Amino acid sequence: MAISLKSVIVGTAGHIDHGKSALVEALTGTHPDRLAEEKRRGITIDLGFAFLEENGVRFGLVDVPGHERFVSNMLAGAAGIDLVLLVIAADESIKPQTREHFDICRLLGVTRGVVALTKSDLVDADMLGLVRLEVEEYLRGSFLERAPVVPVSAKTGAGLAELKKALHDVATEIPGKDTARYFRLPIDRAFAMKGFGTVVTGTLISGSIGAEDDVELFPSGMRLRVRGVQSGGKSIERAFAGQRTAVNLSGIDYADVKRGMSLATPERFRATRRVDVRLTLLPSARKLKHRARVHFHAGTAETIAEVLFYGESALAPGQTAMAHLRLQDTVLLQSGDRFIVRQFSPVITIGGGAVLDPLARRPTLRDTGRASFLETLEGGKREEILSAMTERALLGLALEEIVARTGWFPQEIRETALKLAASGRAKIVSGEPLILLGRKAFDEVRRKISERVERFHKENPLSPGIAREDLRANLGRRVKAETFRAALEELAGEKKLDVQGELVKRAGSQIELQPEEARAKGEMEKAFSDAGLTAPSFKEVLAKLSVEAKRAEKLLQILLREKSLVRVTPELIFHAKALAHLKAQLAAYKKAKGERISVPVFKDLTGITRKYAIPLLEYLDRERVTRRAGDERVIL
Ligand SMILES: Nc1nc2c(ncn2[C@@H]2O[C@H](COP(=O)(O)OP(=O)(O)OP(=O)(O)O)[C@@H](O)[C@H]2O)c(=O)[nH]1
Ligand SMILES: [Mg+2]
Repeated sequence: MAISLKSVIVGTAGHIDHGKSALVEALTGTHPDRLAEEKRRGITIDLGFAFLEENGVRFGLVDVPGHERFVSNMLAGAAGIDLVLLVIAADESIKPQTREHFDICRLLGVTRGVVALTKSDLVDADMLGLVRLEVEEYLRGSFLERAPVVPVSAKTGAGLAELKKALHDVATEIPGKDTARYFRLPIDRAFAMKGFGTVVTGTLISGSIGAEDDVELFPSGMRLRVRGVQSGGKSIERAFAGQRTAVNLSGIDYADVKRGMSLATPERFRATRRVDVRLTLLPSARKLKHRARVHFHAGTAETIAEVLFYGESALAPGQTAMAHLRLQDTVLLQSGDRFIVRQFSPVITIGGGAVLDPLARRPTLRDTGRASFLETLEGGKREEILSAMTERALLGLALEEIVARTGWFPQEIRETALKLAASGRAKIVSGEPLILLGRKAFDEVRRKISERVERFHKENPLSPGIAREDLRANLGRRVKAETFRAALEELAGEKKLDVQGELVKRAGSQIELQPEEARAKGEMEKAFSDAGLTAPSFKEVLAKLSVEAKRAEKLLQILLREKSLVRVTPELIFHAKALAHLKAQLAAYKKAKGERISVPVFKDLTGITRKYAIPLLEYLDRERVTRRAGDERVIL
């Protein structure tokens, strides 16, 4: 079955005219040069592709141009290769682009390869031996130190069988790509195919893709539907990471898709213009100054970047440092992605590295901990990384942001968040949607809340507590609603605060009245009690009290809260006993005279005027003591 085959991407590398394309043709039967101009000039300009199946391994070959002017095309092809086929012509040995391509492979983190000494038919055995020595010397100490070096001839076919075997042997050592992660395909070509519409191709670097899948096009964020998938010229149900993949897309014109864009699982990632990286400069490069501009290549994308260092004013040749890259264009980048930088002018490869934070914030002088944070991102375990990220996010981290910055699955993030919460390093302020806040920041919010509640009690001794919304507004906009809620909950759970509906108070706090306040409260209650159903206006009552209006208003609130008084309309307040008496009267009326009562009869019964009768009846309706039926009321 096709799926049991191992998929390995092989990229050629090497100087112009050293026989890369001829070798690909000799190995696969396909000449990778496609363009008329390539055929006319006899050189490769853009990427070419071919396929080979060998003993259970399916090789996707990416043939790159050797010409120094087309290194940027080479870079688009080199991204995503598992294995490099370093091509060195036996009659020329190591040349400038042999070195540049090899440097690029190193900087991209390629770890395996095979060396082909091509055009072996053009040299004698002595010369071949000499070149071999030179090559071995050159590769000493590099990832290709122990790689097989195979003399071949595309012309005579000599060495091809050995080369295939060497490729196969190395391929078996290559760990398979993770096909279970998010789908991501950096696009290297887009074209229209008759009867199909738009087709894009690329090396599938992560996850898998099949017909009917939804994908997101980056950087635009456009959502597209996959109509079909091919690999190696054949339609397949799904393509998996490690395969050269052609995706037939509906909903977009091929002219709107360009090399450098990416397809990915929808709604997970965000394209970026600021990344934090580990940057390594080649020993052959000139020192790179803070704020220098460079050409930036990652995946199939290419743009210009300004380089900012954290601390250093320049990076010396052969050295490595944490750096911030401000990109001229938005690109989809993920943590761990490799990139290459080339000198602005003249354009030569000077270094590269790995993305550590694809959604980096603008560097600030205050942010002195950034470099050590990046070290954690680079080498830390998942728990350490999430903890460090959380600590630096003062407003809290939402699940989507963590996904976009790490490429982790929600489940992995939840598990890690639980561990952090259990060990007291972070607080899950909301489970769904997940929002995580550093414990220190959360404790600070708690402290502010407690302090504010205390202050409120001190300043408002006649108020039972502070309104939730006032308390929240008091903390400023930097506290998320979820954080506020979680902090209140925790404080209430620890019996430090009481939260009663919309009111927050210190646990167990009670209003303590001054003697004159207690007296005024009693007077107020008595005034309403004496008035019965002919309730006085609050103003009238107030005028007779011994405390000033502001405190009287508070005392009224207390009486209303205690339910000694009841507000029937904004203007009308009755004593609770008067209302209880009214209800009893109606019950007695119902027994004696039946359930129906008219407004005039109600007025007679209670001895009140229309001014009070109507609001009271409406109140009774609301209380479900009565129900309106035409002009009458039914006593329930
Ligand atoms: N005699 C001989 N000639 C070869 C061999 N391999 C390639 N050539 C010739 O060398 C020339 C360049 O070969 P290509 O395969 O186009 O070289 P390339 O490395 O792909 O060149 P670029 O893609 O432009 O970098 C062609 O004329 C080939 O016919 C070989 O093994 N023996
Ligand atoms: Mg070529």
